[in-house]
Amino acid sequence: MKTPVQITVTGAAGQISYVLLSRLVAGDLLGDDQPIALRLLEIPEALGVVRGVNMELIDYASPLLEDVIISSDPEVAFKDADLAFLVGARPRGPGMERQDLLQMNADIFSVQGKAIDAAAKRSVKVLVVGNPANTNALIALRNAPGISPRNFTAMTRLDHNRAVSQLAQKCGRTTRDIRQVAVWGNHSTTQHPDLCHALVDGKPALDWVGRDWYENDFIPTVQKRGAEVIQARGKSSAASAANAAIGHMRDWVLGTPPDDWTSMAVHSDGSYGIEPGVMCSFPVRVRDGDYAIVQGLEIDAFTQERIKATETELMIERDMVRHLLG
Ligand code: NAX
Repeated sequence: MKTPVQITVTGAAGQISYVLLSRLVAGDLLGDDQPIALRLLEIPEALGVVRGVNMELIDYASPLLEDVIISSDPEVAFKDADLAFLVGARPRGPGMERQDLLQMNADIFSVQGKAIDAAAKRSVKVLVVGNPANTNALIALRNAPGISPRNFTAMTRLDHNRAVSQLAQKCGRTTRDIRQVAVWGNHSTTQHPDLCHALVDGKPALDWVGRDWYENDFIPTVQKRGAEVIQARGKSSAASAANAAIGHMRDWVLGTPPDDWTSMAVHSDGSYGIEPGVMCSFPVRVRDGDYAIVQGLEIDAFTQERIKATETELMIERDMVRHLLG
């Protein structure tokens, strides 16, 4: 029997975690022969709900679930973590400015970064989902100096998946026929979903869809998809977000397909002229549990301008929380 993989999930009483946890006990992350142990973090007021969620996890009777620990203490929740999904965050309340949201979440993620540093395995892989995800990830990693910045990522996989699906639908194909879509920048409306290198059935995507649809329909649709879901559902994306988190982490652990890449927000090394140190979404390939930013892509003037805009937003967010960056 394999040793259980220790998985921490924060915000365990929330709507994304509800789906994420059910996918984890079903073996959707690492396969149906890999046992897991869960450590669930919540604020004290929500621990009762987490106990209810745990009853449901027990009622799955999953042969993979070895253990569940529930806590509101980050050091308990991150103890010996191999993988950590940082989903919990404070939502934007009425009348709250973006600056307030950044600040409130900055405090949460600096505490959690310190707890990861103190308690998690040095090899832990941390995926930040809670918004503003890129900047929260930056704060967490800067508060965990004992762990490589390469072990921290933020989620733009939902944006990537949205882009793949929009393209497939437009071309009357399935997502199986799509390769090499890229999302650049921040998980926000400034993100840049890029089709310049994408392939549909092995042929350039822009030859299928044309520049006008790409620039004036596709890009704003992907950028605003989250708001569209909220308007229709009355709640933000949950199942698709959990699915994206599983896809992100699975690719990070098991690798991207040989003929494709994915999008992840990672610690910028200056590739493509992007400010070093911000958590920026890039196209990445993963081998042996380690990602590499895809190099050598030709970037046209339109793409350059869009990447610049989202990079600028990341730098503004970073400057707003500079005092917490360790
Ligand atoms: P919910 O409000 O349903 O759940 C969030 C949970 O986090 C709550 O139960 C809350 O008590 C908990 N929480 C708050 N502070 C905490 C702390 N200090 N420690 C532990 N838990 C804490 O939100 P949900 O819909 O699940 O979304 C979670 C986060 O994902 C939000 O920030 C949301 O904006 C973000 N999203 C990010 C996406 C991405 O692509 N990166 C897409 C989906 C989603 O919008």
